[in-house]
Amino acid sequence: MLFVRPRDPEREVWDGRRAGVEGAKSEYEADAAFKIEEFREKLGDLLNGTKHLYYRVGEDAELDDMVIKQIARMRALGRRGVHAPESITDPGTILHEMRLIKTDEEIAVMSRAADITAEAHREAMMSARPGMNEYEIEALVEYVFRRNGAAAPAYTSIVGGGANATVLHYVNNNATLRDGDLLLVDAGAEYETYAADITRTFPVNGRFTKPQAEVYELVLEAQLAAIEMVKPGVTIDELHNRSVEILTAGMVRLGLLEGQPAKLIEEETYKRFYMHRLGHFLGMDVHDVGRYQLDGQSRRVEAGMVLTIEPGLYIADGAEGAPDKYRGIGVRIEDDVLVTADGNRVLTHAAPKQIEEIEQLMAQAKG
Ligand SMILES: [Mn+2]
Repeated sequence: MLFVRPRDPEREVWDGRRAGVEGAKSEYEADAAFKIEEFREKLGDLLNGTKHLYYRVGEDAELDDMVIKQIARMRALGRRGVHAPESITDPGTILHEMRLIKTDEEIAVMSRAADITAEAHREAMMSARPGMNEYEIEALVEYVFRRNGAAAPAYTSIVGGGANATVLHYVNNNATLRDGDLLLVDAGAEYETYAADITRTFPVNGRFTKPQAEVYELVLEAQLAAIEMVKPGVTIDELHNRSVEILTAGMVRLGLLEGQPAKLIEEETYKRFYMHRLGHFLGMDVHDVGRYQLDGQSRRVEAGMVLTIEPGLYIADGAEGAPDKYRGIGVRIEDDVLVTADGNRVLTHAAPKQIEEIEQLMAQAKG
């Protein structure tokens, strides 16, 4: 049963066509439809005798007020045989779990969002040159999204050259790209209401320096190892912990940290350079709904879930104790991974991430 805005030829001149009450039935397959203005009046009858009300409190104060007052009125009429709902349940408890497991149709749409986003990242690699501004890359990436029919970026694009890549939520995107720096691009398209979320880090001039390559290869090693583990039954924490193990051991090898990896993990010293979680659920929202813990335990992933795998290392310009050659380097590599019955599928595979692939693509683009 839908309550909708009625047809209104005068308003429709300004705002566009409405399906109206009739359209709610013929186009949207509602069993019954009414004007939204009738909602308050019909609410009492609809709630009378209903045991459980599924309603999300706290989204709309006016509607909350209407519902609560209606229930209070009904309680007062108890002796006349009017029965108010016994419970109010957040429909999110059901809907969010449904959103977490994707249908084949949803997977097809998310694959398209991923393909569009991968194309944008490839074009960013092919176009980047020293002297360009971060916002030029941002504009290009978002142009590729729209060119392919995506509605918009799924979140504010992060385009950070050099040390800007070490600022996790950098969104100024207005610095000049410098020869010899890396560029981190974290951007994803929203297509048919579904999000993609890719991060790639590549050299502005097309060639990784040795220190850049050392940090990059370490992050890539952690990312590939975590992706390899993605299959039904593995927990979110097991994936994250694997990335911590690999990155911490690598940081000791590179001289970014000193000491026993096990101890550095226990004392969380690794968080100086790897301070975020490995990833998140992805779907209609970029940080999608769904619980990461069940009964206090890290959740096991299931077929049909889509999650991002996005380890990173961020060595700020002023990072004390870090070898000079690594300062100002920020690297994150992020892909969108669908859990399948026997493993996983990387939806964003079309965005290059091996050093040789990236350098080759960028060299070709320069001609
Ligand atoms: Mn992400």
